[in-house]
Amino acid sequence: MPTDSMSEANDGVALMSPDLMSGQESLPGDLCLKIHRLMVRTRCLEERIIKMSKSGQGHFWIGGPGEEAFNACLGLRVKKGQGPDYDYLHLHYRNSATLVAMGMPLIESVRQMAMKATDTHSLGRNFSGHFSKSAWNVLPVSSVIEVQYSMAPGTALMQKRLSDDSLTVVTGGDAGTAEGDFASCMIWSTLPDREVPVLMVVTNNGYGISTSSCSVHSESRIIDRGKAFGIPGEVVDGNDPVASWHAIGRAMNYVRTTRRPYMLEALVSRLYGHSSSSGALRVKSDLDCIDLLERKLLAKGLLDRPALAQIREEALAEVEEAVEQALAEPDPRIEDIEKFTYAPSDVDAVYPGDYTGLPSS
Ligand SMILES: Cc1ncc(C[n+]2csc(CCOP(=O)(O)OP(=O)(O)O)c2C)c(N)n1
Repeated sequence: MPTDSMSEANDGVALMSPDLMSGQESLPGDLCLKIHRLMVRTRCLEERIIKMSKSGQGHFWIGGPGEEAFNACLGLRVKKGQGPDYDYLHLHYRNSATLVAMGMPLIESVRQMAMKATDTHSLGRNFSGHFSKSAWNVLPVSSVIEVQYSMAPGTALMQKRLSDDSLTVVTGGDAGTAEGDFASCMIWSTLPDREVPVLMVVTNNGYGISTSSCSVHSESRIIDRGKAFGIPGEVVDGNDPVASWHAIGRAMNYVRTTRRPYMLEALVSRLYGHSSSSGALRVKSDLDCIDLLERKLLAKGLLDRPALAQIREEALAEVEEAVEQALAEPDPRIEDIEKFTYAPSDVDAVYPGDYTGLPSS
């Protein structure tokens, strides 16, 4: 039988919060409420920046509505910090809930969408969802799909040398696993006696832009490809935060302790299509992880309908304030256009300082 968790109410009175169940697994009610709020805040953020793409306040949108349950759990379970003692993240463009769960203020995403000079992830130069945060070991997201999988073993090799339990997380979609980079990741992370601590995550939404995965994948589970390399794996319902929380925990525990790779395939939804280029219209036929969780929270009495409405209202107000502030901030300056392509380096003779452009002949 599940046990109920003790929690501290605002006035300091201990309350019993019932656990949420999924099959045989359970999660404390308080944690589910925390995950739910992160999911709602992320969804409100994404829906608002979709509007920005349509109203001219931004341009191209791509993001993660439909992946909030899995990605919020991922963000909460990451060992967050800077340098080899902490986890490194080679993410893709649908990981907004991961960053929000790690503590990213929503305005950071809005600034990127609005292409403002204040955008700390790309100085107003990259698409939405293309995060980069050195303070949390979040490496720059690439629009060129899958390249992160061939970089991840290198990051993990460094971690194996310098740390006993930190790991590298790499994420990508199902279609991208057809690229050679995915195979490179499996090969380079399982060199005999030189295995490295990589958690290979595939968020499988069943599509690569407009191509359905069943028309291009003959295998039924992407993780089965890992078998040939001795990479164990698990498929998880990425719409279910309880299942996702535990699957991520098992996967991370394996990688942290064995210093070997593991593969996690999360089955997720794609609630606004591929991107603004495909219209970013709401797809009604896909399951919505927030609806599913809210039904469970209501049934358990963890929240009632007015409380749900209030959480959403607070999230909407937070995003609206962020949009108002970000739009008032400065645009990138024309005189900076050739700066900041490379990280400043004291030792790089070809690209010294913050040099940008090609070396003059
Ligand atoms: C190397 C490369 N090839 C093609 C593209 C165009 N492209 C952008 S997203 C995408 C589909 C990716 O699908 P999937 O890997 O399933 O991820 P999802 O977008 O569904 O999360 C493609 C083909 C690209 N950006 N980079």
